[in-house]
Amino acid sequence: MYQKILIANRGEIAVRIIRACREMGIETVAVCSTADREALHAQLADTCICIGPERPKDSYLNMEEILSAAVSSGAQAIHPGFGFLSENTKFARMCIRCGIDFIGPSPESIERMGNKSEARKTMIQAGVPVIPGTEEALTDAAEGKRLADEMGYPVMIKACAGGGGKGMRVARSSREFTDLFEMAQRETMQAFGDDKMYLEKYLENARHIEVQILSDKSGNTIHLGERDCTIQRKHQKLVEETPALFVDDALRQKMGEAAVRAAKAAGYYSAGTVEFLVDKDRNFYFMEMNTRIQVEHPVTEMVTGIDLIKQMIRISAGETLPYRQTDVSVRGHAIECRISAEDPERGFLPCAGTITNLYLPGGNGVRVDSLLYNGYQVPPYYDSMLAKVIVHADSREEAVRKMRSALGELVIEGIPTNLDFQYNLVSSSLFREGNASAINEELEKRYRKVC
Ligand code: MV4
Repeated sequence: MYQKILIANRGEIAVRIIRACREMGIETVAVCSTADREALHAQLADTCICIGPERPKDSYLNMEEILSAAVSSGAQAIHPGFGFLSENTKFARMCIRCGIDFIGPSPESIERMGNKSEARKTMIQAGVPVIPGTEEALTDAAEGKRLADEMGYPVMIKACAGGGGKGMRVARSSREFTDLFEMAQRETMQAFGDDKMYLEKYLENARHIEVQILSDKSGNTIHLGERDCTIQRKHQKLVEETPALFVDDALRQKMGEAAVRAAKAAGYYSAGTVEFLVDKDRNFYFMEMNTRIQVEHPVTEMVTGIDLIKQMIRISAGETLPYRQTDVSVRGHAIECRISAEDPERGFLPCAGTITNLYLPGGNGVRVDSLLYNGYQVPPYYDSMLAKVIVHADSREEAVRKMRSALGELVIEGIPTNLDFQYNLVSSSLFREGNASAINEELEKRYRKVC
């Protein structure tokens, strides 16, 4: 096992990884930007190395600085967390060349799943159902329009280099296709320096349901059930839960097996997530694979009792999975609410400032993963997520009540947050009924009013 790990991230996920390492008896090296010298992750780690100025480009995305911090501190492995360098094949390859383990899948797996239309092809070959759409990537709007006309509207325009909704547009008619295609393509070029697109049939009111998988380097692959992440605003998830309300045991098994096939087709090891869309008739379709640990991983940990971060570390060090599929069971229901420094009154505008008063909830079945402490100054340069409140109970109904109680206890003063908004959301009858599509529609409407 590793003696020392460098965490190439910040915020609550860096704190989460540091805690896992400490419990495993592994020394931790944090990295921080000049804006994060007083950040919780910088203070909790055994050592911290400042790797550059505030802007992510200059610090948390600065591969050379991070690698020299790892080499000089004697870290044997780097955990990238999520975002930043977590799905960067160049960085994963640089780690290997420096003799440092990248705690995640192989660069080849990241690459194969990173191109979303290539990933589709791989899944078709593996017998995983995909959303009906184009086989080959396209760059020409006129050709796209021809294929879309053939497919029939509405059509979803997606970016090969995208994922998570970046460079995505719904075309509802032939008339509006070309403008939307070119808009999405320009956005993709701006964001990723790539203009390849693909098309999918648009599935109305589908649910976003993803399956957690774990795979070791010896080819043992298991799934840990699903997460329903349908409640989203502008492709930012707001609330996630497991199990999904309308996934029964038979569907769970089918989706789990498909996710395992997907992982095997990608030659995958480490923790990963296979995203599916599920339509109203409970047909499921592969959307994309995320080759990293995800924000919402705690809900899976709560119901399975499996620590995903520790498993990632053990897998990376070459250990075989200590669980077979039959060892995995799901107990009760877990829900996560993301608490962000965003002002719901101003179209969820991200905010910075000092935390003047803080009280975190606790008690049976309540978990808070956060970067907060009293007096902390939230910098304006990074993701606005401050905390994740996760609850676990025997039933969904009890979990909803527990979340309402926990959010009611939580106090964050000094900056605007979406806390009241989340409290009202989990208190609503739409949420109790599991009507995520109606919630998303409400969110859209409200946002349009503000802007
Ligand atoms: C879709 C879709 C319907 N049809 N693709 C992709 C990224 C993720 N953030 C949402 N994604 C979707 N992709 C096709 N072909 C529906 C979604 C989707 C969604 C879209 C807009 C607003 C909320 C959503 C919630 C779940 C799924």
